Amino acid sequence: MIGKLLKGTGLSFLTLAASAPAHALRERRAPGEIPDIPGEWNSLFNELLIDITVIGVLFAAITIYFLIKYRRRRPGQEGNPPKLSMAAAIGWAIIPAFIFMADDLYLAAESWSLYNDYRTVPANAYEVKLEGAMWSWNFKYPEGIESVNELRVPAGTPILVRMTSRDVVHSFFLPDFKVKEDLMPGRVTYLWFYPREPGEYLITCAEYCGVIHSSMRGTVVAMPKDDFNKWIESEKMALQEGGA
Ligand SMILES: [Cu+2]
Repeated sequence: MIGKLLKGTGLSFLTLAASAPAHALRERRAPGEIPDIPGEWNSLFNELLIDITVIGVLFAAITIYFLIKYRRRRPGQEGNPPKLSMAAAIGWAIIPAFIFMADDLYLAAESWSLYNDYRTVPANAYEVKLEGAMWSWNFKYPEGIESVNELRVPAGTPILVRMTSRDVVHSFFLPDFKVKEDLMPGRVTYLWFYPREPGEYLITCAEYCGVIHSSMRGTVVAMPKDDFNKWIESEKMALQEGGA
């Protein structure tokens, strides 16, 4: 019964010990330092994995031990369980449950702090507007430049994407940065990500939005800052020439 009571909750002292270094690292983040969102997701995932593994192995071992120790040895055998006092019975149920709950709450607190980082846009983020449509990603830069399915950004700068949808619900998903947010007609939502290094990263739609949903893809092109600035300048020139 105690086992049953406890199985629903989560645990582990081992995890507390194992995750302490990662946790300490996170706390040591300097003010203004940009949180490592993918790294935080990874460590939270690993902590959960360790927890459920430890709990699973622990309870399986206890169950197997009891199954063997208290097995029926002859037909018609009746058990002779020790009588527990009311206080002992309640204690055996409540105290372990609280121990396991402490770990649950610890993980919940970690999830909460990660979610806060996830939703708090770092200062001085470069803001790009995005309109999702069946079936394209339409970006608009503060300089007036527009692009489709390709988002060029300066590496080493946090990027804020403010978005809405022209038609149905889409979901802007950047798997490499572990961020995802819905785009809805009539509403403005946002997400931010941090392309630390120059490179190309996948954009994909994570909400079924019609027959060509599966090819609603794009690319984030993180460029060295100087290259990005040059690109912006040349696009601006082209824009002015086109408009004149
Ligand atoms: Cu879509």
